[in-house]
Amino acid sequence: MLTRKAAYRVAVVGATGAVGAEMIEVLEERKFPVENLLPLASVRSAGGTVSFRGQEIPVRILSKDSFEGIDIALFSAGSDVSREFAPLAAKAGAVVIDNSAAWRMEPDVPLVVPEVNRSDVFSHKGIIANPNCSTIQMVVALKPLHDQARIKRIVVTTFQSVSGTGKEAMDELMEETRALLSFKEAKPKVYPYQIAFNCLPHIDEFLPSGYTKEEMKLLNETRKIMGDPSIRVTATTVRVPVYVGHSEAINIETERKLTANEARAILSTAPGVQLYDDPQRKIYPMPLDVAGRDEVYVGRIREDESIPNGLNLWVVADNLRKGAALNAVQIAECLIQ
Ligand code: NAP
Ligand code: 3JN
Repeated sequence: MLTRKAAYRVAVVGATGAVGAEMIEVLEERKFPVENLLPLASVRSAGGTVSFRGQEIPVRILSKDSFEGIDIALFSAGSDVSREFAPLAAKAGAVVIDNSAAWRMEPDVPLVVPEVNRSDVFSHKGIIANPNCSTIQMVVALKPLHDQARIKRIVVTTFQSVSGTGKEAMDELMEETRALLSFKEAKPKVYPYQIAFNCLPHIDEFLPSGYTKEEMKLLNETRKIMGDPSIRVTATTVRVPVYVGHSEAINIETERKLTANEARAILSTAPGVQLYDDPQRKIYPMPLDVAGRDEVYVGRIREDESIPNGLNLWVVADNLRKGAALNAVQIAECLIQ
């Protein structure tokens, strides 16, 4: 358990990565009470620094002893690192907020999106999991509708930006675009195929069922966060050549009928949601506009005319902020409030 203090010693594991760098920025922006920041990464980052509150802070190499005296440890260095080091951090007395898939489905580990299941934070036993970015933006938009009309089934297709894969993938999109515009060949390394000017219906590994692990995260995590194992979810996840911002085309079937206007009214006051829906004026959310913003943007709300109680929605959020760093810092804020 976290003792209340004026300021906290915070470690960021994966501080040099796409998500870790965003975490440090969000901590500073939201004036999180940080007494000391400890940026941790691999030997590849030895000698490097990160900027925090106008200071250059040396990056330390992650080791078993990194967590002595740490109050809160934000992890975003992948599942293997989290599996090995999160229990050590918790044992040393830190509360871990983990961004990887390593602990999300463990029954003893709360999986939290503060707008949806804030109170779950307080049942932690040292580790709290941050959901997958695609799940976070979907549940922020759908929980208010579920509370009013009970969602029975969700059909979702995602359009996920390359920043979801990390720094190297962002560089790959830039290098491929540059090469192709100079009539040279694209040489994919991070992705199995060229991502520039293309779409890959493949995120994370394929399972024997034909689904990917990313698609199954949307199913399992949604049920756990919404606290309703009866919700049926089916997903197709697609990587698109966008730098920042994941988009989702979502179809829901509800027990009680919701008109498009009712859904708009509910979402116009929902926490963390920005309704952006006026197609006659060409108003709908797009990743270019939503990158850098905190809210989950919802537009294109329409009644699904193929079933009695169905709705279609288009949901866009900044995957590095609400999808990862911001959600993690909001969990930390719940802990200290
Ligand atoms: P990234 O840009 O590739 O950064 C990876 C970070 O992890 C770097 O700081 C790297 O340090 C560090 N790292 C890697 N191996 C390490 C090790 N053995 N010991 C210590 N540090 C190590 O990746 P990213 O996009 O930030 O994502 C990082 C992780 O966050 C992902 O693997 C995933 O688990 C999680 N994530 C979650 C979501 C979500 O949906 N909530 C979204 C994206 C990512 P060096 O720079 O020294 O190599
Ligand atoms: O691809 C995306 O848009 C989100 C990526 C998330 C991710 C990337 C690598 C490893 C995860 C995750 O959070 O589920 C993981 C992982 O921890 O398994």
